[in-house]
Amino acid sequence: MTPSTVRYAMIGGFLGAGKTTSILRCAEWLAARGLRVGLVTNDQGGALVDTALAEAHRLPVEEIVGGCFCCRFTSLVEAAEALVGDTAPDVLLAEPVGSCTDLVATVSLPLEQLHGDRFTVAPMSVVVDPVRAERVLGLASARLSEHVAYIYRKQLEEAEIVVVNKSDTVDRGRLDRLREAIAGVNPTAEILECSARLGHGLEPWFERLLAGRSRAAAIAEIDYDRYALGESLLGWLNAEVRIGGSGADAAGPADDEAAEFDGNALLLDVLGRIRATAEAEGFEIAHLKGTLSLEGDPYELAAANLVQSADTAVLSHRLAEPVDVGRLLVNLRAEADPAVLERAVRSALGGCGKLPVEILHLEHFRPGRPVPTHRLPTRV
Ligand SMILES: Nc1nc2c(ncn2[C@@H]2O[C@H](COP(=O)(O)OP(=O)(O)OP(=O)(O)O)[C@@H](O)[C@H]2O)c(=O)[nH]1
Ligand SMILES: [Mg+2]
Repeated sequence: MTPSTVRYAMIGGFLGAGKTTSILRCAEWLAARGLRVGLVTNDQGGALVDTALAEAHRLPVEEIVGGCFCCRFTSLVEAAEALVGDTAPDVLLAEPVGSCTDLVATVSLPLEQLHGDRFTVAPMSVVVDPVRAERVLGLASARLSEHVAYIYRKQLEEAEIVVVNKSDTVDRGRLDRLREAIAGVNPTAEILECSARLGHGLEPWFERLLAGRSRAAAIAEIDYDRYALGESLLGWLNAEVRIGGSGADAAGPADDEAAEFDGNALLLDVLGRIRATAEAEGFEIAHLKGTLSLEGDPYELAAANLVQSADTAVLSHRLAEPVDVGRLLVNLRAEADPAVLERAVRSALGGCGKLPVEILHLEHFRPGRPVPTHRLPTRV
């Protein structure tokens, strides 16, 4: 890296693999070395849990909403430049949408070739959840459709570093079989193992991001019809909700007269009710994540996730105090009709008892066909 360039590290991988958890760990690791970091989050919609988490960690963050990095390349460059202008980061950690692939040809190589005077592209990482990977790679029975699995395999194909995360959830034998299956898809990738949640095994990966330079080759063959079909099978829902206080319509009592509630429990209840609908209606959740922050205070929040319909939601961040008025974000990605997701979320919010619930934003859709701004499949 020349002194005038900023390192751009893209941490890809399927929905729920642990990208954000890893990025937050990496930001901590870099800060401990006296390096400044900027984050770029990305989603097809707005009201992002990942951005809320970055803000709660007091990290400079820019979000690209309304499309993936490849389709909003210009916005990505602008966001990166805004971070550089505001906080002069040494490293930018960018998290693409978990259903996105072909990022080397559409982001890394264009960044290198069109903006190489300002950015040095670090090796392309793809994070995997071992349980999901076993299912996609035929080591366990599939839960997501073959078209969604196509995207997953393409993500693995373009990785320079495959990071098998959540090593705390599977034993050595399963990890070894998985390594073999991943090498079958991508024989040249370096395969690392870690637990981002526990903070184990991360250092070799982070060292590579800091020192290495991308040599990634673009995916040799990709069928955009199949890629688009895979993405379109996923339903997407993002919601932002105000909970507690005097409610949207109430003219009377001020917020300070409203009952306080346990924000950690409320978040788990809402996600639990959405999950119960998924089980009852037989659709597979790819990732359900939520945060509940104190209104007006983005630094205090509860966060919880689950990455398959059979799981129960687990808190990764807890609120220390009861809540007067909370701002709830729900991001749900599942292989289901978005209208079904909307009903599931509205019904889950309806179960908040007497607490006033005001939906500030709710969008549900199927991701549109990816139309990259650039596709530069070869390195010059
Ligand atoms: N057991 C375990 N869970 C983990 C680990 N890393 C992440 N998780 C959990 O996996 C879930 C998803 O983590 P995220 O970091 O939000 O995943 P993501 O890849 O950013 O998800 P999307 O942004 O939706 O694509 C959360 O519940 C995390 O707490 C890990 O090392 N071990
Ligand atoms: Mg994330």
